[in-house]
Parts: sequence; structure tokens; C-alpha cells
Amino acid sequence: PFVINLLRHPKFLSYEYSTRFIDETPELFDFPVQRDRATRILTYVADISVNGHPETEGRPRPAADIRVPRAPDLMADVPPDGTKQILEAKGPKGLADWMLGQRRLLLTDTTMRDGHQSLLATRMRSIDMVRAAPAYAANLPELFSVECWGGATFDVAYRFLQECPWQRLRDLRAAMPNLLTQMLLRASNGVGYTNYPDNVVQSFVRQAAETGIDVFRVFDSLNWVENMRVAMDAVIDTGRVCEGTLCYTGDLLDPDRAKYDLKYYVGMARALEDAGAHVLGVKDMAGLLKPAAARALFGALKEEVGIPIHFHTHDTAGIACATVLAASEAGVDAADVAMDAFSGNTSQATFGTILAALKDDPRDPGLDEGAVRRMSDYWEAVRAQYLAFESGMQAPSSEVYLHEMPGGQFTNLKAQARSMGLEDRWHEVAQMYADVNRMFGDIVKVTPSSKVVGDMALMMVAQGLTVEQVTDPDTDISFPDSVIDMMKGNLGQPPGGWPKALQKKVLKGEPPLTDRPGKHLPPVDLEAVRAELSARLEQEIDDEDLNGYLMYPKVFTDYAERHAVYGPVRALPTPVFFYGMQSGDETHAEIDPGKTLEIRCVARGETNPDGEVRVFFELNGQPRTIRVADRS
Ligand code: BTN
Ligand code: 3PY
Ligand code: ZN
Repeated sequence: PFVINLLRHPKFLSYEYSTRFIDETPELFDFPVQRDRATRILTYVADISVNGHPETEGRPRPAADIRVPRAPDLMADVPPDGTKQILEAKGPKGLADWMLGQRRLLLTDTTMRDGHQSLLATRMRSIDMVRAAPAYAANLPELFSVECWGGATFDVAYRFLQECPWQRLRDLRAAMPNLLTQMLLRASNGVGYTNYPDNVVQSFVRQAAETGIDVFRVFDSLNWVENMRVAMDAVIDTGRVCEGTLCYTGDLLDPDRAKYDLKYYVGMARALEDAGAHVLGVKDMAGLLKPAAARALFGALKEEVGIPIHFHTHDTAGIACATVLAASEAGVDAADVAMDAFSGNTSQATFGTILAALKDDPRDPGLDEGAVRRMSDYWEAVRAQYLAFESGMQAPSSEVYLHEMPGGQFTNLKAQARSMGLEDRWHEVAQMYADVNRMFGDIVKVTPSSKVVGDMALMMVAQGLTVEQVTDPDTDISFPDSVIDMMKGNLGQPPGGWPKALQKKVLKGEPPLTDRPGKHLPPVDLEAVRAELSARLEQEIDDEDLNGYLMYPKVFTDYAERHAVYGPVRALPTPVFFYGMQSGDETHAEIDPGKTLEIRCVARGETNPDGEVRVFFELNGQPRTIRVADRS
């Protein structure tokens, strides 16, 4: 198409062109496929308007008159230098030294990753994040980092939001040139639920760095440092920041949980430092660390390791702010908070509250409270658009000390229990989750090990099974696949190994792995996979697509197939994306910088005998009719 455009261009035909003609004539790149994108977006809007969005069906719907989110005004024309410039000037070790030299408590904002992952089932769309990003850069340049990628956000973007997670990262990176971007990486499990071949993990890390990640928080779901080295080394190779992370579980002051005592955590922290971590992450994914334990833990870690420490916790029991303040007193270098409107309950400690509490404290984080309030005000309006994904959790829950579910899993498992008809037996599920943890030998529960515990607990409650029956060698049990896989050693080894008798029963005598699962996975021929996929989808597969496919083959190809039909629907405002348009509604979608589709929904026809319905639009003032199947 490019050559055809060129040959037909009037200036080209009349010889009025120079060597800069191609650079100066953007319309040469207006291929017919680009015009198609408008039709594809209209097809999506028509489909959702007629049939509804499968993800919001049967869920509470936001009122028609909710406030339109408006990002705060920018307090600077050019973003002031921030931590990104420190990383660029000094490298990751220099950045770590800079952190150690700060008296103030450094803060990471998690709203764009863990905040919505824990409160809204990870459903926040890129458009709502990218609109906020310039205000982060201009108004909050004192932030340590913005956690905005990884964890569950990666597959949810493809799977439920019909958008490319890499593009999200690229856009955020560009809009926050002064701030460190941060992601959560499940070590050899990448951003998935299973162990990937080493070269897939390496390729993913390289791509994430190239597209825009600065700080990689790397953890392993069984706290097995051995299984973190491939990912950590890959991060270190990129020149970005490796935050080697230990996961906190149990209660380090409880002698009954002696497996996870202070000695254990200090030992793991040292191992992570030895493995090359620039920063030590302490990830309290369930929010189990209480203030007194935080004082003991961070007091000891500050003595025993030389790298800066970054603390992450959840507010499930309502104590996160107190614990962050205790950690701050004990000298932790950085802590995670979420903007007020996305904080509390299963999410992080409250940004504005921490700021207020540390005002005039030696560790005052030095951020503008007004800027934080205005940012949170934007997020409050964003959150209202996602009412369909609210969990219904109304209050903090100290029951988390019993079950120890991670913040991201808690509401999910509750929804799963509801869909299995176990809603009114939730407390049994919670108790069973705790019992299964003990039966598995008291393990760290975080994605993906937490999912395995959840699968087993739900199965046992649903089938009325007890731990005695499950562990009895003479009672036949059909274990969930995820349990068999974990007992085989495919997620690695927990401290102290798996309980032998249970493992034997689950594996029916098959020998388990005892070394690193990645050691047994042959490398993937990346170029062969690219060629195959490209032929199958009849499209070019770039490095980002390839890495998405390697993590989630089916999720990616489903996304690509829908993309061919619906186009870049990420450009639609969130209410239109989830609820479509009524006759008379107007909206717009910027599908490229400066290229905006003005869309008006004019009317809807009758459904014809073939089950099809026509939806009439005006697109940039021109009438357009779209026919879609009526499945409503
Ligand atoms: C999904 O497939 O469940 C998630 C993404 C939504 C894709 C679009 S929404 C309109 C159309 N109808 C469907 O059922 N899926 C696609
Ligand atoms: C994830 O792995 O997505 C988590 O948030 C774990 O806490
Ligand atoms: Zn978390």
C-alpha cells in the first residue's frame, strides 16, 4: 500500500518532491487497513451496545451521571528530574546507594498495578492509566517508582480488556520520563502460573526492559532462591534494577510458626544479596506482618544486609499504615502505598495517610499532599466506572491471619466460591485454606502456589473431604491437576521439602523433581515459534507479540483474532468499552496521536429474521451503518 500511495501522490506525480518527501508526507502511510480500524471499532461498539459486554453482565452498573475522570492540571511544563535520571546517571548500584543515602521514606505508588489488581480484579484499562501518567511525572517527581506492570495485569489486558499490555507499558514509559517504572515478576513463572523454559524467561525480561521497565520486583512462590537466579540474572544483564524479593508468611513472633522465623528471613535476604539483588524486596502479599514484627524484621535486616530494603504490604486486616510506619521507624528505605481511592482493604496502605502521619517526621517522604489528593480525586472517578468489578468487601478482615490469602487472591477466591454455590460457606473455605496450607507443610502462598492451595481447599469443601481423608493412604482421592503438578516439583521446592507421605500419595509412586524445573525444560526455538505464529495468524509478529504468545499462547491468539475483528478498542472511553452506546450518545476515540474518531450513535434498527441488527452511527460526521448479530 505504501508504494501505491507514493505512486499516486500528486506531488510525486508532478515531481514536486525532495529526498525528505517520505518523512514530510505522513499520508503516504494512510493505508486502507487504517481506514478499516474505524469500522472495526464501530463493530465493537455496535456489538457491545446490542449484546452487552460478557464481563459486566449481571453485575452492578455505574449510574449514568457519574463524574467524568479528569486528570489533575500539570504543575510543571517539563517533568522535573526524578529517580529515572538517577538510574540513568548512576546505574542500578548507584541508585541503590542513593536510596541508602536518603533520610526520607521513599514511596512507590501501586495504584496502576496492585491497587486495581487487589480491588477490581485487575480490570483497569490502559486509557485510564495513561491519562494520569503526565500528572504523576509533573506533580509527583519525588516518587521512588510507579508500579504499573506485571503480576496479573499482563494476561488480563489481553484476556479481558482486549488490549496489548506492551503498548500500555510503552505509553506509560513515554508519559513518565522522570520516574522509575516498576513491575512484579514471578521469577521463572514469568507473569504466568507455570515454570517457563529459561530462554523464555530471559527473553521476556529483555523485552520488558526494552519496552520500559526500570525496576523488576522478582519473587518466587515458594521463596526458593535457586529458582530465582535465571530471572534475576536476566534483569541484572539489562542494566535495570533487580529487586530480589522475599515473601513474608506466617508470624515471625509466633513460636508455633518456627519455620518462618527471623533467622529464616535474614538467611533468605542474604542469599538474595549474594545473588546480586540491587534492592531487597519484602513482599507481604497477604498483609500478615504486624507492627511489632515489622520492627523486629526490618531492624534485623537493616543490620544484616547492605542493600536498600523496599517493603510491600496489604491492608486486608486494616493495619497496613501502622505496619508501614513501624517499618519506617525501623529504617526501611522504601515502602509501597496506593492512592487513597485505590487503597485499603485488600490493597495497599493509604498514600495520603502515610504522608500526613510522617509530616515533620525525620522520614517525611517529601511529596506534595495537595498533589496526592488531586491525583486520588482522579482515581476516585476512575474507580466508579468499574463498579461491576468491585468485590463487595465492606470492611477490614482479621480473618486473614487465619487463612493467609494474598490480597489479590482473597476476593477472587470468594467469587470462585460464590460461583460454586459455596458463598454462605466462606468461613469453611477460609478454614480449609489454612488446613490445606498445614497439610502441604506450611508453605508461602503467593501466585502461583496460592492458587494451588485455593484449588485444593475449594475441592475439599465442595466434596466434603477432610484432611484426615485426603492424607489417609487407603482413601482414594482425585487431586486437582495443579496439586499434582506442584507435588511433582514443577513449581520448585519449599523450605524443608514437600511432606513425603502426601507427595507419595498424590504422585502415586511417580518420582518427583528435586532440582530446578527450568533445568528440565528444553529451550524454545524463538524464531521458529515466531514464523509458525506469523503464518497461522497471517500477520507480522513483533518481539512484543512473540513474548506475549510465549507466556500465554491461547490467550494471545484469542486476543489477536478479536483484534482483527474489533481493532484498537483500547482507544474507547471505559463506559463505552463496557456498556456501548445508546441512540444520541456521542464519544470519541484517539486511535493514533492526533487522529481522533468522533462517534455518534444515531439509532438502532429492528433485528431481522436472520438475527442481525443494524446500528446507525455518524463517524466524523459521515453516516455509517454496522450490522452485528443480536445474541441478546
Ligand atoms: C471475552 O471474550 O470474554 C473478553 C473480551 C471481550 C471480547 C468481545 S466483547 C464483544 C464480543 N462478544 C463477546 O462475547 N466477546 C467479544
Ligand atoms: C501476583 O503475582 O500477581 C501478585 O500480586 C502476588 O502477590
Ligand atoms: Zn501485593
